[in-house]
Amino acid sequence: MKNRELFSQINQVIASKDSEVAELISAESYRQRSTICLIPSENYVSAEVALALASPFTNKYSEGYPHVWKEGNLIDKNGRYYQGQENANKLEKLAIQRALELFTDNPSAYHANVQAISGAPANLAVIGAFLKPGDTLMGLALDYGGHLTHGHKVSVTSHYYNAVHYTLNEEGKLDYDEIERLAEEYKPKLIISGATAYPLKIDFERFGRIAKKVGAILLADISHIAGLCVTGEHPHPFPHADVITSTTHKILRGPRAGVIVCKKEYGPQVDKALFPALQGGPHMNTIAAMAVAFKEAMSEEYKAYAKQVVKNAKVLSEKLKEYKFKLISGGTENHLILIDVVNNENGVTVKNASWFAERLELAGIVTNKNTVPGDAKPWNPSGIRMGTPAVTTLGMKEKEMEKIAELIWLTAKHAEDDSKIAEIRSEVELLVSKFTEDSNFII
Ligand code: DSN
Repeated sequence: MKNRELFSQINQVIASKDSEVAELISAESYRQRSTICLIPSENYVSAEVALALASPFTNKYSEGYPHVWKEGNLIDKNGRYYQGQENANKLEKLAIQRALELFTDNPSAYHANVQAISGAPANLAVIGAFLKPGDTLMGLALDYGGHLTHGHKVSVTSHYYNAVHYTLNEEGKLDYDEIERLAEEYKPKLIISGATAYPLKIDFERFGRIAKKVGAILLADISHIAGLCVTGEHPHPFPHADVITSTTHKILRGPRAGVIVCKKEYGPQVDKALFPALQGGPHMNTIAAMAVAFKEAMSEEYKAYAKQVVKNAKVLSEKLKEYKFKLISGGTENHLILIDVVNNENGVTVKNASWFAERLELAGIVTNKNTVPGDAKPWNPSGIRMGTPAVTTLGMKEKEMEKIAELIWLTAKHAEDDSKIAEIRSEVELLVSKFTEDSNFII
């Protein structure tokens, strides 16, 4: 039985008791199967990940950890506040061990925390582990590709801490000399290297040297590129970074959650900052699904997938350049492409990125609007962000990337023409159905 059929049967069970929710699940499955997902932070999970999420571990409260810390040493002793932990403890230890094997080449020198319910709390926990309120942190500005939790003005990471920002240079690249100058000027206690919309490689070694020079902790938020770092498609943050955070649902194809991996000496303070300082009981079903996803990400199949993600992004970006779209940073070296659609160079007038994202969606191509360097308003930006993790999971390759670039170009050219958009939509549905029909992933 195909995994989609399995899930359709599971939905029948829901439908027998709750038709309203079942109908929405079925409609969402159809939406995903009939559109091309280019949102670089989205992906499709395996049946194993999805079923682990639906397992009886969802019923269990497990506040605390399956270990305790004593004088900086991790002791294999039940550190929970509730009874009934024999399986939960084994599960969380397994997830921790797999995280260490996946993210480091020396598991005994590091510690992993798998309890963050997503990337934002993972970052908040790390910041809380090292900084007192009012201390200074430094990260990439949101309008230059940084994340809200890297100290943006609407985030608690700037309300509780003094946030300073670095940006990109005129070529749309990280300017490491300028980052070093800012670090020396502001002396942050924590430097965040990482982004949500940066298409180029990050020099973690240089970041490490800068952090060392000013006595800062270096946090590498690799939520977007984790799958590339662990397969060698992008330089790895360790040993230069002190801590890594990552979501597990983006390129890693796991459940919606966050993982923290730090040098072992920081384990006690990171664990404490996550629980009890920030969160309550961990989501044990999510931890089960994370363990599954970590194992999948250590496979040869996943290695080949990560390579193809990068190849696909390269072809898509080169083709978009041929259609004279303006690509921020000049192209891509990872899974992500950022286009300034308002100031493009192909003669097409795009009113704003929100409008263009809506027209693309009507054509069946799902992206997200995004700030580009210099954009003042995140809710009315000039950019469209796209990426290849999801389409690569479906099995699409270079040929399909060329086709998708053409469909994006046609959508831009005929954006005002509803009948042309409907024609493009039919092409999209035909293309994507060839890949979703037999997919082993849950869609
Ligand atoms: N989820 C992040 C992304 O889409 O990159 C933003 O929080």
